[in-house]
Amino acid sequence: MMPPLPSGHGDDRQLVVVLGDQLSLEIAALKASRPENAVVLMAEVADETRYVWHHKKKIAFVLSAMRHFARQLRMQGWQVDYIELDDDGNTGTFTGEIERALKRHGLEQVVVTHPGEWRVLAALKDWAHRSSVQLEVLEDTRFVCSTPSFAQWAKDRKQLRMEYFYRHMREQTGLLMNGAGPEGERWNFDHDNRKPADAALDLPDVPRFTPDSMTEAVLALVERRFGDHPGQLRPFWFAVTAVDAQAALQHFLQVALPYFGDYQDAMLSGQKFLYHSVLSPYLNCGLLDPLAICRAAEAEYRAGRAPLNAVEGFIRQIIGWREYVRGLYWLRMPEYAQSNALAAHRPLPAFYWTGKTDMACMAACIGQTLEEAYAHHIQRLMVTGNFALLAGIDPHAVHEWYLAVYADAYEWVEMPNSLGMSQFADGGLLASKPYVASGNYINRMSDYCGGCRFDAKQKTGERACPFNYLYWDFLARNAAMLGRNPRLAQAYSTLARFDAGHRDAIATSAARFLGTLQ
Ligand code: FAD
Ligand code: DLZ
Ligand code: SF4
Repeated sequence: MMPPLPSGHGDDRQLVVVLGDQLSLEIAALKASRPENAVVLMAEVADETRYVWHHKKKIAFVLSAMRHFARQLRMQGWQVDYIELDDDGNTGTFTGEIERALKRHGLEQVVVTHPGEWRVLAALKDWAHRSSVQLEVLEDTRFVCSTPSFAQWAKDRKQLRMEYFYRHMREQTGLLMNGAGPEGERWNFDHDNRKPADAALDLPDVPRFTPDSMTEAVLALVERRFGDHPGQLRPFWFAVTAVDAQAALQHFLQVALPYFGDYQDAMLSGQKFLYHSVLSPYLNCGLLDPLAICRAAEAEYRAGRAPLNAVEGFIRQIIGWREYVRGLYWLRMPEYAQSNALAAHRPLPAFYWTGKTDMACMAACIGQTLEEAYAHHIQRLMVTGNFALLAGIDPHAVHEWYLAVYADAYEWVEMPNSLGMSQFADGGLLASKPYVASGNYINRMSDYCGGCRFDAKQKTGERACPFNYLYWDFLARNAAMLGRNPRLAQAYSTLARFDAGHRDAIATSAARFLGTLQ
């Protein structure tokens, strides 16, 4: 990693590359340059749109936000060379476009902020090495914890537990601190955040933004070029500018944050957002600043407008989980991508791309994912992720699905969540036990089961909830790997008490059901 450039380089003009998830005026490569000394390159490239089978809404969101950001940069006096997907001569790759831009502008130096994905960084470095171009990669200062600081924190630790990292981040940022200790005398109020929701709740809608002509042009492009990709393009309601993303933040702070904690783990039919912020697409592409939104949430608590359990829970997701998964990603890549500790190899069932399944919970979570390119955390972890883990789906296929279908998905955040937290493919680096649960959990935390062909109470047989027998079958199948995990001791001792007939019925139900997935 190179230190930031001093602003301006005498006569040495440089090409400042801004990637599609770096749409912030504060991004390091812009901060290290000056409009009079730089040409900014932003490029829509086929490689990025197609390296997984992206949801139409995700492609439209990123491209529209890129075009709006380019306009904002021009208004700030930057010379922006913006390459559209359909432009003549577009090579379809970042390196091809950088090469063309260097020639067009007679430049020799490239500066870029650290990309979010390992494959992009590797491609840029490899290209610079082969073409002898001077490439400077600057630390992405949007994160509280730099990659070297995370490596330092992780050094010599036997276990990399998020909770300890999170406390360190609280101390570093001063967020929700009371002198040297945590506000409210506890670091974590998660225990208070497990209420199931009910239909009588007054739930806010997510703020929806009407597409302007620039977004409409992108929607037409996506319809034309990506008609065969998954998901619904319209209605398209995402914010695509920093101003609108700020409005979405204000909406969340006022109407949802006070209840965010209580109902964080709840799921309700027909309710896609509950009290979640739906800010991750904006945060991850640069339209919102993570630390600024944490400070804004803390201000709501200090002003008495939101309770501590809600604000602490929200801040923990951002300076805790979000920073932590990024740290792990860069610490463990590229080997991390190959993880498959439980040796799971079943192909991803086709219904992940259609939502057509009799399991009402899966149909609801996948259905809303295809509609909105959004599902909240418990839907991702305890429904679609839980099912894939129990069914022994190849974690790489699971990872590619999550990367494709969510508007907030970039590998640095998606991969540790999918491979690590959700699929236990890293063998427990991220999660101390697999996040698996039977239908009982889904029944308790949602109202999905009421409308399901399967019965959450039945354990085996045709009508039994597949999560029930798959749960025990998963534990039995993976006993060699998981049987000594102290956090699963109770589950394994229950399994050991099942008589042979019940164990057989579980195995038979699981085999029959898994056979239908092919
Ligand atoms: P809220 O519930 O309102 O939470 C507030 C913010 O906290 C989010 O916007 C997000 O920035 C952050 N956050 C919460 N949980 C996590 C987490 N586990 N890791 C990182 N940040 C977190 N999040 C992504 O941003 N991109 C992904 O590609 C992604 N893939 C996931 C895949 C799986 C299998 C799982 C289990 C989780 C994944 N997450 C991902 C984490 C989480 O589900 C989303 O951040 C969250 O659902 C986004 O919705 P929200 O903005 O309404 O979040
Ligand atoms: C996700 C995405 C898509 C769909 N398209 C583009 C694009 O055409 N140009 C671009 O600069 N970025 C795009 N992105 C986001 C990139 O995939 C993201 O910036 C990198 O993965 C970060 O390493
Ligand atoms: Fe899902 Fe089982 Fe409930 Fe059906 S019964 S909704 S499959 S948990």
